[in-house]
Amino acid sequence: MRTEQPKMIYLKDYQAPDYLIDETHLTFELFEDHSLVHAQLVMRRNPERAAADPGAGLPPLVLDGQQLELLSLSVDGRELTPGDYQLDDSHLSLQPEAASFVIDSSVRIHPESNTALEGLYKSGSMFCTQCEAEGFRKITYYLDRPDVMSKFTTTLSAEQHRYPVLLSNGNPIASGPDEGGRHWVTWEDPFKKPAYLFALVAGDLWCVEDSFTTMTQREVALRIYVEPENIDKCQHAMDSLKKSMRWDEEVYGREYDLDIFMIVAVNDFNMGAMENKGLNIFNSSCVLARAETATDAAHQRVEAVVAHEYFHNWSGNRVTCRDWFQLSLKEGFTVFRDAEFSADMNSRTVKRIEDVAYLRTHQFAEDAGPMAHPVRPDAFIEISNFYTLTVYEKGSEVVRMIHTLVGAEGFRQGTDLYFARHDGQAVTCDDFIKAMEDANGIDLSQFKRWYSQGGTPRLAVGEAYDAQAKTYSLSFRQSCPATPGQQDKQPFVIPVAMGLLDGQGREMPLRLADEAAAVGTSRVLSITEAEQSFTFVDVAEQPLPSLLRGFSAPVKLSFPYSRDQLMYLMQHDSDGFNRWEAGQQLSVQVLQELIGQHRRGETMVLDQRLVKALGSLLDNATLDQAMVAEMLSLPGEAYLTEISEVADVDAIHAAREFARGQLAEALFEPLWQRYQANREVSRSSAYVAEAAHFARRSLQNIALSYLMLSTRPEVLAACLEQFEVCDNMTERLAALAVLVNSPFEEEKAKALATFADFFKDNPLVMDQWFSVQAACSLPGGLRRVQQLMGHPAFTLKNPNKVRALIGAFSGQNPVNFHATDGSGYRFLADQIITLNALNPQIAARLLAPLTRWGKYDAARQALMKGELERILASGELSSDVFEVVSKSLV
Ligand code: B3K
Ligand code: ZN
Repeated sequence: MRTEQPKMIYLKDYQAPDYLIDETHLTFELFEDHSLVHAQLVMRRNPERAAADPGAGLPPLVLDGQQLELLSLSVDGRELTPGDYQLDDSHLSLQPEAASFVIDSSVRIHPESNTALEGLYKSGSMFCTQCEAEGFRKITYYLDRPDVMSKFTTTLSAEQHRYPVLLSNGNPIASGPDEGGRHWVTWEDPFKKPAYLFALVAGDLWCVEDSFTTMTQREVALRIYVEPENIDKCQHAMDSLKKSMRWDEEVYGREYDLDIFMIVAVNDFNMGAMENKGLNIFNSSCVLARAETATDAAHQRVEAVVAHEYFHNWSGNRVTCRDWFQLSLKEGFTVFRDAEFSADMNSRTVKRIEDVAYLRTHQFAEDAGPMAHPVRPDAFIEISNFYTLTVYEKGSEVVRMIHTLVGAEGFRQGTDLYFARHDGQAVTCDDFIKAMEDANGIDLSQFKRWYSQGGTPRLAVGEAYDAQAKTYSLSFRQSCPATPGQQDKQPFVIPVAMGLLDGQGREMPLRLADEAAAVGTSRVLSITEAEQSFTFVDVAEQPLPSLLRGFSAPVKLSFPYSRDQLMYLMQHDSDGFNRWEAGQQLSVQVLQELIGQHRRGETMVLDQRLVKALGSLLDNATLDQAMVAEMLSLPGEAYLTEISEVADVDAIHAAREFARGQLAEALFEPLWQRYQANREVSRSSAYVAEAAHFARRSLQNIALSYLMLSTRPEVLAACLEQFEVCDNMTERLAALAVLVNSPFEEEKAKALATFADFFKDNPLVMDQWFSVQAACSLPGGLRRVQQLMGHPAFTLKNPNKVRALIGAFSGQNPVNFHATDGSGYRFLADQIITLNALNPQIAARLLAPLTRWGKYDAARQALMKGELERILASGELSSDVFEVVSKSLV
């Protein structure tokens, strides 16, 4: 908890550390009611700082430390007494007498009562750690900043019977028995690392073991540690790990560097996973997957997160961040790497569609709200609040744009140079850009505005065709709305991948006015000015432009397409992403028309062109089924909210449901045929976690969700049959979700009960069970959620449960959450106030829906702000919650 006014920390104040820590020797004695941490730090004056101020004496040494009970402290073997040092809530300061010295400290900590899940804590019966960003200071006194890199040895001592497995970073070098039924193990990590990559685990764990032969023929032992009951759910993660290791060698030339790589699954974890050197700790939801208990989406998430954390070994660990403002240096880059990996392993276009839909719904909303910040923020109160969609997802888009601008080969040369130049260093986003510039002989100084300016740029495009001169011009006008602390924005570099279609749906050759010959049929225009046009010559007929192919820049592009033109693009665009995008834009236009009708109290009438467009997709058996499923998914309510000036929650819901109902009726036959055909394949073959099978099931399940809107008995029977007779969670959960949202009360209640009874001992499956109910848009949502909070499987202490129930209700159930009486807001605020004391990081994350008050009508705005005020006044707030609430109320 905060005891003083939280302080803003600024990038401009960065200074290199006064002292360095060459070696860190840790000993942990783990007990049930406390733990002891002994740290020996081999330290010296930072020569860089000494050289900068040669006349000055030795500055004081200020170590970070929070919630530590200091038991003893010595310097170079001399025991210090309280007069020799100063202690406050978060620091220990002393005056060194020599430029090199060794500090020994012992502290007592309480992992057994650590509910914040940061530092050393217990998840169930096991001990584990989460140190990024600033958790190590809750373990021992230290220079807890990423530019202090040290070699670690770690000795763990614990009761043998309860904790037979004792793990830390690097390689095990010694072990033995201790008195009183205890034992110890010493680990040594040969690589220098910042404290945020430190980890330890102690528990009664089983492991699945495999090995990997690296490109230089070294054998690496691979181990996934889980609680015994989960040992049968590790194979998919292991396969994903081996694929990731191979891919990083092939695509980036990066080889793994230790003899052992370990993953440990824990149930209580604030985020998805953590890339600690050689010892990744994972939320069990991102490791455990098998057909019966994990959906296709969960399988794909496991594959992506395993890859993401593994890739950090180079992009994050070998080359790390100088300070936390540079977080996107490792996160944006690593998200880009994992997205490309997933694209290579599965369907590239589908992966891109999913990522862009997510970015536009959630990151664009963040960028338009009170917490908006640049990819490289320049100030923060609590760094935990900056593990955001902007730093991760938009950061990845920024790296993708560099890839687009320099091409795959140039990009690889840039990363080779970056890794060679900075191996073992803590660096900045500028260093990454510099490597790209030097490897490619280009100037990215204007491009760097993507790191320093927040907000989502708008790009308005106009066209002009001159039939006589056979020229076609595209004019671009870019602008970017103000964001907190940033009024005026300079123009960005916006790469626009594009093509032109002729009347036969063919790609036209692209020759710009100053070029001697056409350069292909798809190319990238680089927009660098506020207003800019490009003129193509030899354009035989009026073309239809296909713009921002593959979503080549994270902007809001507008072009005045007619609905007929969008249908044309849906059919003919050679870019799969843009075919989907055309369908989305068509749906948005149609839905916005319905929203308007609903708001005016008119009868809603669906534009039949949407029916025709989606119907022709269903009729075409040659199309990728995953693409058809994506195209059938109408833009979500959250996205429709994001693109509204003022969102009318009820009209959006009513319009979208009306459109779904009309589509279900008009397309009943083709949907039913597709459903039955796909279901038949699912029924008669065993589950396979591969792209073609994901595709088949996704079309099957979206078809089912439409069909059930008909409430026909044969569909209900099919749904129940799918629910009962299937070998996998993808089909079972989809059927359950459809039932939960249906009017069949009896069947619904029975299915929910059967499911809960069968899976009551599997917490991850129960999370799904909570989520489908929390997201159900039928009336009475809050009451259902409140009842579920009392279910024996629910606890506020487990972040997955909080996300599954409270997060799903406030984020995926707009009509219920935004009830006009404010009951949804009040409920959320109550939970945040409780969680503020238990787990500040989770509390702060849950605030997101309330921070978006600017999108709603005056009455809702007042209610939402009222709840934010109530949280602010509720007592002592964590810095996490304080920062989000106070910024949201400005
Ligand atoms: N680097 C971790 C994030 C930890 C955040 C802690 N507040 C996970 C990841 O991005 O790989
Ligand atoms: Zn990461």
